[in-house]
Amino acid sequence: MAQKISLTRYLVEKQRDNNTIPSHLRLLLEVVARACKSISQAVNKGALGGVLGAAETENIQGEVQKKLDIIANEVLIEANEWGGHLAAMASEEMEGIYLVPNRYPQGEYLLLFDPLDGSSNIDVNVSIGTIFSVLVKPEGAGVSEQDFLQAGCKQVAAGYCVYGPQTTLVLTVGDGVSMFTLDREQGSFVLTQENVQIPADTKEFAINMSNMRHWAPPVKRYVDECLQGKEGERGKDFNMRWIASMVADVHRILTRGGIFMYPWDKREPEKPGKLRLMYEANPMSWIIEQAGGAATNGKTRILDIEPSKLHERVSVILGSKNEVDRVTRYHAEA
Ligand code: AHM
Ligand code: MG
Repeated sequence: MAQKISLTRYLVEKQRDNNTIPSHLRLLLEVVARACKSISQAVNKGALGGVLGAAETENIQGEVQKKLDIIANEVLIEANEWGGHLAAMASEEMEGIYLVPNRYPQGEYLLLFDPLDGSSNIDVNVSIGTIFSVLVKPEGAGVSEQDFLQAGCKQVAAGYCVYGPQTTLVLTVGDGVSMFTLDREQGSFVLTQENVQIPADTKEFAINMSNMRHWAPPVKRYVDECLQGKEGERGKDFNMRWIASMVADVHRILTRGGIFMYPWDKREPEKPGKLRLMYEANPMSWIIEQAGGAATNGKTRILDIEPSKLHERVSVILGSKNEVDRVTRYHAEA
């Protein structure tokens, strides 16, 4: 039987063979994976653990926090603050950045995360996940919010963990995408797929169709053509999925292709989109690109966007390359 490769071994061998992972980054990734294991446990307990339902607080985005949003945020902070690998953290659930307390050594990395993405799915037992992004702290004393405002192409690691029928960790450090499945008996993540590749073409799209009347013309044009099926411009029938968990939708696209869109819409025209650039769009876009796909806001490659604030929002179109290129072309022609 082929030997199982644990996440630890995978990271150690990567560090040893081609030095793609410096030792502190390896530690960071192991700690994040360990935190994801704890979050997975809490998610699994559900009502038995008393973790379902809303907390009595709102986050910086004005969204009501779920108990599990807060628990997952605390798990990630507590796991990461003492190891000496980080200078600071930022999260969807915290207004400002979280500095590593003075009593611990300060490291060179910055960690950003959405502790529990797809919160509306928690109570209904549908897949949710954790998304994370790692940057290097710029040179200089101290650390400030400004240090986090780096374009996505500067990421040194990115990943997500999806809590679904299986708990799967997906990771890139810039040399392809690997997937690890949590072996609950062993308590470790085991490598289950390397060099993940997204097919360039697809017959499956993911968008919240209830917003159709609010979309901009290029997005409407693209989806209209998909809906016309064989008889229309595209000459083929399309299928549709919308899980309302970006993690789960992206995971499906990595597994069998597709296009995911959460575009700008007219509901709140001053907002560029719903999803957050720094800890949702950037890590997911890098993973998608590393698997041969593409990611854009319609006009600009997501990874090239220079952020101006921590909780910046962005329009997101990502997935199979030829489909994303088509939507980009429709934007250019509009
Ligand atoms: P969250 O981070 O508060 O959970 O919100 C992000 C989620 C994404 O996972 C998902 O794609 C989107 O919101 C779903 O939004 P909607 O309910 O408008 O379809
Ligand atoms: Mg989210």
